Amino acid sequence: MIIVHHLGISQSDRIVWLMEELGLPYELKWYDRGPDFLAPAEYRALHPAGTAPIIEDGDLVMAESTAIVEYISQRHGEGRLSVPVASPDYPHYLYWMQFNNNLQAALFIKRSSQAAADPAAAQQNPIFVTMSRRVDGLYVALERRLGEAAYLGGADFSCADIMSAFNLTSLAGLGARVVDDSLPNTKAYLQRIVSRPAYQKAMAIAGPRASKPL
Ligand SMILES: N[C@@H](CCC(=O)N[C@@H](CS)C(=O)NCC(=O)O)C(=O)O
Repeated sequence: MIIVHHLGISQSDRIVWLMEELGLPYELKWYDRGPDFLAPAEYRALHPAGTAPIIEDGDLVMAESTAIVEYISQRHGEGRLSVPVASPDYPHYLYWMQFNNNLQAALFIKRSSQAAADPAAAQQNPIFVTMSRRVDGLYVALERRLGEAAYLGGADFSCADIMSAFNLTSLAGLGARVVDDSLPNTKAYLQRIVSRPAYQKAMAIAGPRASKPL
């Protein structure tokens, strides 16, 4: 049975909602936020991302609510509450499935810039604390994944790789963590990615060092 690890006052309530909508059985494990309003250590130990929601389904431990919702709908709900690929609404569905993260990012940026006005206080600011924890945890998740599979989606290259490569290449040039020897699996993966002929062609056409065609 799916275990829903729910953090109080958090967007993991959407997974409880989904399970109720689909009428699927689940076990609810409840965690209270700490005095800093962040997830407690017990919750963060569940998955390197450390963010709510997290579910368990047998051996699988999964974070990121957009992925969790689609997984539960497709794997356990016979596609109910998803929009099929053939539907004219499919592109809208895809866009609106991602929309929530954009709104959350906008709030985090707003709160961070408010906190940055007082650098000493910022160190105690829950948004600052969680953001640095998250970034570290996300690289742990990436490194772990690339130790168990050649590509993010599995043994074969997929759209999941297309989605993440920019964050590991171009964003590093803009201040994100550089993929170096501290991330050996990710470094080897990136070599596989950048040696793909289609990647090299695409970067020549549209990469950071390309320019607008005349
Ligand atoms: N994009 C993630 C965002 C998850 C997220 O930010 N969750 C918040 C709860 S609303 C959280 O984990 N906060 C506690 C913390 O950062 O320690 C998702 O949709 O799963």
